[in-house]
Amino acid sequence: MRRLWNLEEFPFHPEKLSHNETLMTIGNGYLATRGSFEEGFTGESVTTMVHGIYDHADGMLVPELVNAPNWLPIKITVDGTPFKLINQNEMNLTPKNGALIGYRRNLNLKTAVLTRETLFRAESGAIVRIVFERFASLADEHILAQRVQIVAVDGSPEIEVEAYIDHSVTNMGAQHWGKIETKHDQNTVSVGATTIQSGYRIGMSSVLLSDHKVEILMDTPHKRAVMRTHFTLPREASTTLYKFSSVYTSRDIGDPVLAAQRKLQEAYKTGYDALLQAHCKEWELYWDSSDVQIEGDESAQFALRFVMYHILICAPRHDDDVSIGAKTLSGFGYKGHVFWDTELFILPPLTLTQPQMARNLLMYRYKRLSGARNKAKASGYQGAMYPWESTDTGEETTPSWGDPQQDGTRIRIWTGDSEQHISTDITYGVLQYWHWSGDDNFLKQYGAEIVLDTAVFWGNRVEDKNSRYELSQQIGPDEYHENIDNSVFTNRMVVWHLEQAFALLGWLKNNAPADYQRLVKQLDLNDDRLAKWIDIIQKMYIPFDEQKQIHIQFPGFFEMEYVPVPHYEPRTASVQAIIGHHRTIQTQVIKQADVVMLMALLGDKLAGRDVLINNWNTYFPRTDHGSSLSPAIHAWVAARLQLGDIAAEMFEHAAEIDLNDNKGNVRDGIHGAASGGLWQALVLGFCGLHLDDNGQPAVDPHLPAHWKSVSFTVYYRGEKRHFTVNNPVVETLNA
Ligand code: IFM
Repeated sequence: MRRLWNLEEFPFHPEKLSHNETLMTIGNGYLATRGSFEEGFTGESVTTMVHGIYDHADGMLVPELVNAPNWLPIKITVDGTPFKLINQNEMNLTPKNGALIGYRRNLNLKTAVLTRETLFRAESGAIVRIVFERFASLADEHILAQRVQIVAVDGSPEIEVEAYIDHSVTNMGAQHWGKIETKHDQNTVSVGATTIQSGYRIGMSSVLLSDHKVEILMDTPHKRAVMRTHFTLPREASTTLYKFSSVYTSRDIGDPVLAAQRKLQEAYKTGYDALLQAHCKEWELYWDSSDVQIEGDESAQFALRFVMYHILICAPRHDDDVSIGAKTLSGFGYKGHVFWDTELFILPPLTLTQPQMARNLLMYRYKRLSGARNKAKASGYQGAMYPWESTDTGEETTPSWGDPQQDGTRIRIWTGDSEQHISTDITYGVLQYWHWSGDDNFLKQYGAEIVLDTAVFWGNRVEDKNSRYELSQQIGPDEYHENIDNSVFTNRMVVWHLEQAFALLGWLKNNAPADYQRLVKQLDLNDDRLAKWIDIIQKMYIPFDEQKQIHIQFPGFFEMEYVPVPHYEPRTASVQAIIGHHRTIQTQVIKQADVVMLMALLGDKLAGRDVLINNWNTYFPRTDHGSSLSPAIHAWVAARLQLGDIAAEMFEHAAEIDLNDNKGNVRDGIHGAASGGLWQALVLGFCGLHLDDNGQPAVDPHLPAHWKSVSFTVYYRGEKRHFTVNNPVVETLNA
């Protein structure tokens, strides 16, 4: 059940365990923890990911974000019956296990506090209400807090509570922690661990606070120290326990265990209520800039808050050396790797509502220019060519082979070789940030180097043939068609990139001559190179059908088998899954917005309305939406083309990707790009936010017919601008 700020689970849905575990992730931009249970549950995927902690395990093809020790465990027994969630069926068969007689869980998106209320009957017949609450402090990102209230509803039960840090964690079996040390003093327990290959260290400390004495015992088989308390709870009496935990890594400080121990002292001296208050205050500030209000559509309203919540909990606040992976920090999907998803999908809502965090994400790319230069050099090119998948090192980390299929064979993955448009996507993110933030210092010191050295790469990469410039062996956004020549998306975006590089050089020359000179020298932007850029801008091959007045996704595309995608509706699987991979790649079925993505990014700079409509009519019916990145982009473009119904339908589709698990893989993590895409479909698509010819923010709304209004705030050059867009259609209808 959803209310405007609350994601609720009522009653317990064991069949949606992994789905809800992902949706109910909490985080603070430093780390995130999935919505697993304090007492554990079979089949859970208990995960805490801390930004930047990658490791390459033995026998694995690529590095991945590492699952940190689990800070959640709080195990309660009631008159000797362990408290746990029990399936209804199991309950009657095994009364000795106790019975769960009430359950409600709520993630408050406004405060990022996860609460679970349960009613539990022990074998003795005693009934207790147990309320769990947790948050990852936004006011101090190293503090994690849990509160447990226990009320004796019936009977006077003996209660025992045990809490600890579980360091026996893996990434679905892959072991990343090598040297593990546990420590304890009279009150606290600590874990120190080092990743096997990369050598990152983590320090985690916890304390359990109770009105009753807490002792520390050694659990020798599990090699861990456990904090335990026990007491009798008189009928109708209640008690509250607190568990505080603290986390540091060697990315933050030399001795993470010591730092965690010290921070823990600070946390429990401050106390739960004050920590919670400070945390909520920070969230209030977040929403003050990042909330969007939609009048007239509660589902859309909730979906927008949900996606923004998930972007905010993983967006680094104080760290400019990490970025956001495709599945945020909420699951193992794509191993925490950073794709174009970040700059073209997740970044824009941050650029416009939390510019400092957008800057952090772009700095991550700046600091990895050497990885991009290595990749270009290794492929025989000049300049900087960003990896398709990136981790801490900035080197290419796309696996060359997929996981084994049923018959044991593996499919070759070409994206790391051929999906080269990412260098331009990053440039798009840099320039969008600059235009909106007016952060000239960032541009001069960092951003310009990204834009220009990736331009150097393209200037060198293009092939001079057939009296024009071409690009062979590419993968555009439509990944069903691999290693094709002259992807219109890539070729056209390269032209855009080189045009922008020129404009930037002009700006630098006038506004930052020293930086201009430095970059010209450093990147060897000599006259010959610049003359070639002009030539490329003029002579790049942009596949276009003059007769039909459409862009051609790539030459040869229309010679392949036509499969009428709409005929497969209604469907829950992708057309690729229905007709098979081998057939799909020989047809005109498109995985995701490709030419339509180009239309989203360039708008009317790509072509006049007639061509844009022709493109839409050609490509929309061929698109599978086999990637979660697709529906939101279609909603955005359809809104700009004033195709109201289809825009609303695509928006709804995008909004449900995680909430309804309509791709069936939410257990692997939140779809970060679909989240950012939804925000863009609303603000850039329906509301038409743009910078006008004078460089000022302006709107051009085309809202779905049943919406009354949309209000949002964006930052423009350091100032907040608030927009309320009313729907003229509704006004007319109501008149
Ligand atoms: O980057 C995307 C790609 O466009 C489609 N496949 C999944 C990747 C990660 O989300």
